[in-house]
Amino acid sequence: MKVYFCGSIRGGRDDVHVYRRIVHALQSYGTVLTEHVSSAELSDRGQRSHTENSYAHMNKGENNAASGDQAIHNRDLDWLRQSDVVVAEVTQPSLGVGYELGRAVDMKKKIFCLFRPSSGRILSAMIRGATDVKNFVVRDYSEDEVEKVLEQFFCSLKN
Ligand code: 6K6
Repeated sequence: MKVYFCGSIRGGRDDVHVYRRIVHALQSYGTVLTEHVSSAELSDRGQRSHTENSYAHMNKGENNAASGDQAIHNRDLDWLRQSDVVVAEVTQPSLGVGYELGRAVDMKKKIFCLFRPSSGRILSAMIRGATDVKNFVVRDYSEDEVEKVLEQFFCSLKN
């Protein structure tokens, strides 16, 4: 099982500790293609805080930010196409996550969105309202329920 995990990067990194917990739990169900999204070293500038950048291969031979971003976009869409399931943490609003979800709907992927009402935010109607799309599930949860809600979702895939 290949899992594509979506979480905010340039939209803000406030929830990175939750992404870590989700990715850790997801790894018991399959390969997480986008583990880097949960890395505490990846800042909201979309860059590693270390001098050493483990994404350097994406930018090889390219000398401006736009071509680096194009490499990220193309690589991520490639992973999205390969994935069996898309899991998104949607509490922190992110243009990139919204875009990935739209593309995933178009690819007819199974999609599971996780939202924490305790944040005080109201989830976009374009995500909350997409639940009538086949295979698009939005689940409200609290941080301590991560493992339980993922178990319920992956069990439901077997039925
Ligand atoms: C690579 C090279 C330099 O900096 C990076 C890191 N940036 C990203 N790497 C991989 N995926 C990314 C990067 N930036 C955004 N994404 C994808 O969009 C992820 O899969 C996230 O789910 C989503 C986040 O979008 P924003 O708009 O919050 O950044």
